[in-house]
Amino acid sequence: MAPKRTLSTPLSLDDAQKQVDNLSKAQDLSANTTESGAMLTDNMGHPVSDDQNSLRAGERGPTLMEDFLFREKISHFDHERIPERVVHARGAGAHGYFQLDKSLEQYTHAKVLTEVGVKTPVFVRFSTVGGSRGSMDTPRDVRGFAVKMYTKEGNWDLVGNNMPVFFIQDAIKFPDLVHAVKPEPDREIPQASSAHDTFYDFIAETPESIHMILWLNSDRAIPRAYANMEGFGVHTFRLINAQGKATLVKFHWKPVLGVKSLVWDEAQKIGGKDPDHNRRQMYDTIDAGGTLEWHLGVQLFTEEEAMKWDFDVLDATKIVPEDLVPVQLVGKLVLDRNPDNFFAEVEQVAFMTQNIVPGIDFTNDPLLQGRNFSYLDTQLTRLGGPNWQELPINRPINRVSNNQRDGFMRHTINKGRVAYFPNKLAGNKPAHVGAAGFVTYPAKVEGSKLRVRAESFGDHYGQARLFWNSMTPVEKEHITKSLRFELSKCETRDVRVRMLGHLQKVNEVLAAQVAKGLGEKLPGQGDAKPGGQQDSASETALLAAATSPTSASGGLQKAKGLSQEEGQPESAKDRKVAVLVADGVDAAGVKALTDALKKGGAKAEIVAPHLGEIAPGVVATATLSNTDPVVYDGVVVAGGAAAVRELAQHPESFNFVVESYRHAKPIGSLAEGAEIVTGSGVGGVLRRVAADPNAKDAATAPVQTLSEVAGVRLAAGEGGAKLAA
Ligand code: HDE
Repeated sequence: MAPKRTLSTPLSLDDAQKQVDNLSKAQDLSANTTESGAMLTDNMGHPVSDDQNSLRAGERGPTLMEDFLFREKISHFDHERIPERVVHARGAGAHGYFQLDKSLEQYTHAKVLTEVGVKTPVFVRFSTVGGSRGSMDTPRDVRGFAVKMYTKEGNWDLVGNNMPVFFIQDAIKFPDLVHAVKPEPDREIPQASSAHDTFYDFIAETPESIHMILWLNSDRAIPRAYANMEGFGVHTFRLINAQGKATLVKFHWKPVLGVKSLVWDEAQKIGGKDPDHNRRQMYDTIDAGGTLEWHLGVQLFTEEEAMKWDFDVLDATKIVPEDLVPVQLVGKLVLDRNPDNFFAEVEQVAFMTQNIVPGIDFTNDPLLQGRNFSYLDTQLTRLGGPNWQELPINRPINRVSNNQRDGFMRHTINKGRVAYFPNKLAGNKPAHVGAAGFVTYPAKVEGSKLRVRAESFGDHYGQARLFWNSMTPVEKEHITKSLRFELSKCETRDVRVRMLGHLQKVNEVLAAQVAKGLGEKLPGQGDAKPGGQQDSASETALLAAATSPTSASGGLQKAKGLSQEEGQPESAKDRKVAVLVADGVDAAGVKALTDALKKGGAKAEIVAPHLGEIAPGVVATATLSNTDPVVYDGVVVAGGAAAVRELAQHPESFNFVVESYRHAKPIGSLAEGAEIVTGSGVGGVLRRVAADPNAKDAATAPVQTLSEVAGVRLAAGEGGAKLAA
C-alpha cells in the first residue's frame, strides 16, 4: 500500500544530506575508497570463481556469449577513458591545506580570508597547456596552477597560471589561440610545442599577445619543479567586506623555495630521459614526508587608484607592477598528501572560475567573464553529465542542499516529493539566506551593446617593454635564444619576418639579436654580413644596455618581481645530487657526504654501474645507464681507487660531469673521484661553457648552498669555485 501523503509528512532531505555529508567529511576521500577485499566479485557483487579464463564450449572451443563475467570485465575496460581536457590535459595534483596568517577582514567577509589559523583543505593541480595527457612535463609552455579550496562556504577555485598575464584579452578568441598552438590539424605535429607556423602566424596577427610571448620565451616557461613556480590568479578580482565596500585584488602564490628554472637544453633532454620529471618530483617529495609550499600574496587597490594608471586592470595582458601595489603575504599553501588514485582525483577534478565564495566577486575582465561560462560547459562533456560535482574530489565539505535533481550518474538519493521552490509542503526549505549568502557586488553597468575592444586595452607593447627591461642580461639572452629557437622552427619566412616586426616594437636590440639567428636583417639595420651575421662580440653588452621608455607601465622603466634572478630565495632543500660510485668505493666518504646532503634538506641518489649493494651501507638505486645527469641538480664522484678505475671504464661517468658542467650545476669529487672530473676535460673548457648562453648564469646555480651542505668542493661555471681536486 502506498504511504499516506499528508501535508505534515516530515521531509527527509536531512537524511539524504546526511548520506552526502558522511561521504564528504573533510574531503576525506577514504570514505569512498574501495580497498581491495579478500574475495573477488564482479561489479554487481557476485562472487567470482575465475576471471582469468573465459567460458568456452569445450577446452579448445569458441567463447560463449553467455559469459557475463567476460563481457562485464571487457566492457568496463572498453570505457575506461574519458576525453582529456581540451587544454591543460597533462597534469599532476596533490592535497594539502591553506592557512591564513593575516586577516583580510578590512577588505572581505570571506571566511577563508578572515579566519586566521584555520586550515582549509585544498587540492591543487599543476599542468602544461598544449600537450596531450601523455606528453612530457618539460616543454616550453605556460603551467596551470589550479587551486581548489574546500571552504566552509563552498568551494573556491583559483584557476591560475604560473605567468601573470595571458595571450588574449577576450575569451571569444580562445578557440583560435588553442587551435593555433595545438598540433597542426593535417599532420598532428608538433606535440606539446609552440615552435611552429600556426602558433606564430596567429601571434603575429594578435599584437595583444606580445607581452605574454616574452613570458613564454623566458625561463618561466621551463620551471625546475612545481615547487619552484610562482602562481597568479591573473585577473583582477573583487573583495567585498561586511559593509559592502569593494576593493580590487590580484592573487599571487609565491614559492617558498623561490622561482627556479631549467635551461632549455636540459628541459628538452629531460623530456626524453624522464618525461614524468615534475610529476615524479612532487610525488616523491610528498611520499618521503616532505611538503611543497607557497605564500598567498595579495595586491589590494581601489577602483579609483586603478583608473589613474595608464593600463586597464580589466585587461589580462597587463600586470599591476609590484612597485605600484606591493604584494602582501597573508597565508600559506602546503601540499602534503599524494592522491590515492590518479584518475579519481587528478583526472576527475573539475576546476571552475565561477566557483567563488561570498566576499569575493568577479570584475568585468572579458577573459574572466568568458571563462565563467567555459569551465562548467567543458565539464559536462569531459565528465559526462551534470552530476560531476558529486564526485568525491569535487564535492564541497559543507552541506549541499537545493532542488536540483536527476541527470546521468546521479549519486545522491534525495528523499521526499518536494523538488521545487516555493513550497509549503516542506516549509519553504531549503530556504534563501539573503545577505548571509553570495551577494553579487552591485557594480554599475551602462552603455550600448557593442562588439568592441575598449580603447584602454589598446597598448600592446608597453608592458612587454617593462618585462624586457626588468630582465637581467642572462635572462635577456635566454629570451633571445628561445625566440631564435621558436621562430627558426617556423617554416614560413613571412611568419618569422612578421614576428620580428613586433619584437622591434618591444626592443631594437632584442629584435636585432633574434633576426641574426634567423638570418634576417631589420629595416634600418646596415648591410647584414653573409647569412645575416653581425659582430657578436658585444652581444651581452647590447642586451644589458638601457632600453626605450615604456607606456602602459605605470610610468616605470623596470618593475620588481619580474626577474627570477633577483631577490629569490636560495635553498638546497629538495635538490637532488647524483653520487657516482662503483665497487671498491670509499664507503665512509659516501656516508659522510650523503649525511651532509640530507642534513641540508637535499637528496642523494647513489648511481653505479649496477644496482644493489656496492659497499656496506652504499646501495645503488640507479645505474649509469638507466639515469642521466639532466635529472639531478649536481653530481659528486666518490673516492676509492678501484671504484674510480671502474667508473672510468664507463663513458657515462664522464658525461655526468660534462653535462652537469654545461648546465652550470655543482660538480664535486671525493679523493680519487677528482680523476673523473679532470678526465672529463671540463677544466679546459671552463670559460667557454660559462659563456654559453644555454648555461645558467653561474651566480644562479646553488653552488654555495650545496657546497656548504655537502662539505665538498664544488664547481659550476666561470663564477663557481675551482674544480674539485
Ligand atoms: Fe583555462 N580552460 N581558459 N585559463 N585553464 C581550461 O577547463 C578557458 C585561461 C586554466 O587543472 C578548461 O576543465 C577559456 C586563463 C587552468 O583542471 C577550459 C579561457 C587561465 C586549467 C578552459 C581560458 C587559465 C584550465 C579545459 C579564456 C589562467 C586547468 C579543461 C581565454 C588564469 C584546470 C577544463 C585543471 C582549463 C577555458 C584562459 C587557467 C576549456 C575559455 C587566463 C589552470 O574550460
